[in-house]
This record gives sequence, structure tokens and C-alpha cells, in this order.
Amino acid sequence: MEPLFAGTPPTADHAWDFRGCDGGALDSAGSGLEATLMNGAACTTAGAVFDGSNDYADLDDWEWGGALTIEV
Ligand SMILES: [Ca+2]
Repeated sequence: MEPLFAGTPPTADHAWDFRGCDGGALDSAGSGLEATLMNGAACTTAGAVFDGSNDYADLDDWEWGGALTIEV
């Protein structure tokens, strides 16, 4: 089977790990940007859990653009 991606994956500019968080998570890249879970979204040891009704993660604002990839 051929790999879907050959080579070294790029390093993320920002990443938020919700496993074991406390209502939100700080950017693990050290930017200070915070993601806050809203409207019932909860932190668990497996990550953020959304109840299916109006939940979201509110990210601090930052300037971004150009080519990008988002992974969830
Ligand atoms: Ca909700």
C-alpha cells in the first residue's frame, strides 16, 4: 500500500490540545493564543466533547492568511 503522504509532515504554527484541558487550551506553539470551549463543550481525557447543539471552540483573534491547512 502506498503512503498517502511521503516525507516529513510540516510543523504546525498553532496547535491546541484539549485532552485533559480545563475549559480551554493554550496554543502549544507558545503564541499565548487561547481556545475556549463554549456552550457546553467539555474537556475530557480524550479531548473536547461537543453535545451537538451550538458548541464551539472560541479562538483568540490573530492575523492569518495565505496557503494553510487545518487539521481537527
Ligand atoms: Ca451546547
